[in-house]
Amino acid sequence: MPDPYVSIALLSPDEPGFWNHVTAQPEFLDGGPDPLDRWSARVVQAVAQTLDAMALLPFGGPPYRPFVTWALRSGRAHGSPVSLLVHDRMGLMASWRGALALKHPLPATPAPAPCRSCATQPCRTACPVNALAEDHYDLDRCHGFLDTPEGRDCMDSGCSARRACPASRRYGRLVRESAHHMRHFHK
Ligand code: B12
Ligand code: SF4
Ligand code: SF4
Repeated sequence: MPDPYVSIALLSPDEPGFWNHVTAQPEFLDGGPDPLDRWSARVVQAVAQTLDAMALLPFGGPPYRPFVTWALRSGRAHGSPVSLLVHDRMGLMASWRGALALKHPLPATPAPAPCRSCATQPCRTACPVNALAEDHYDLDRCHGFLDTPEGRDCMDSGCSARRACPASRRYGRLVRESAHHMRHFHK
């Protein structure tokens, strides 16, 4: 981290309510491309200015900022049985809209992975084509399935494996938001 910054605060959607808020913002109404990224850039930069911080954004690469590494270091996100990060509050719906590099230290607030108390681990069997494993994401298999009529459920409601996680379910992300992300992921 460049001097004089000493800590990083990661910023995620606060659910429920995020999608209704963000889709009423100018970036979603002007008909331009990538409204969510443009909204994130505007808002994270504005907050950074207020706090004398540096705005860091997860998109715009390659190269990309190492959000996965930062999320793991926060102690709130963890590796999961399906390779995606799992977060104590967001579950497998974990995502970050940006981060702030700060000039003062910030205490970490670690929380154990929800997997520890997840007896049935439904994420392991939820993908209809077994595209996800602990150390591997078979992208070709996933995209191939998303092109079939059976893949419509993932396209319209979000990745079945991410949705199956009990922590994801408690988070309250709207299906409409997941569908938006899936359209970008599988163009
Ligand atoms: C490129 C990218 C992808 C590519 C991956 C290509 C590839 N094979 O690398 C593709 C297009 C496949 C992808 C897909 C998705 N992605 Co993506 N992606 C990214 C992105 C933009 C860059 C990743 C990167 O290269 N970083 C640079 C490297 C150097 O830094 P790093 O990530 O910290 O690297 C370290 C880790 O990867 C770690 N590492 C290595 N191996 C492993 C293994 C495990 C198990 C773990 C935990 C860590 C780990 O070691 C690296 C070095 O330190 C990140 C955002 C970001 N800036 O990080 C999002 C990001 C990782 N993606 C994210 C999301 C949400 C998705 C989607 C779910 C999108 C969607 N549909 O909503 C999909 C998955 C599809 C699905 N089933 O739903 C989230 C995290 C989600 C999560 N819970 O893990 C991120 C953080 C974006 C965000 N804004 O929040 N993504
Ligand atoms: S379903 Fe259970 S094991 Fe899988 S990521 Fe969620 S909490 Fe962890
Ligand atoms: S989007 Fe559907 S096909 Fe792709 S990994 Fe998730 S559950 Fe499997």
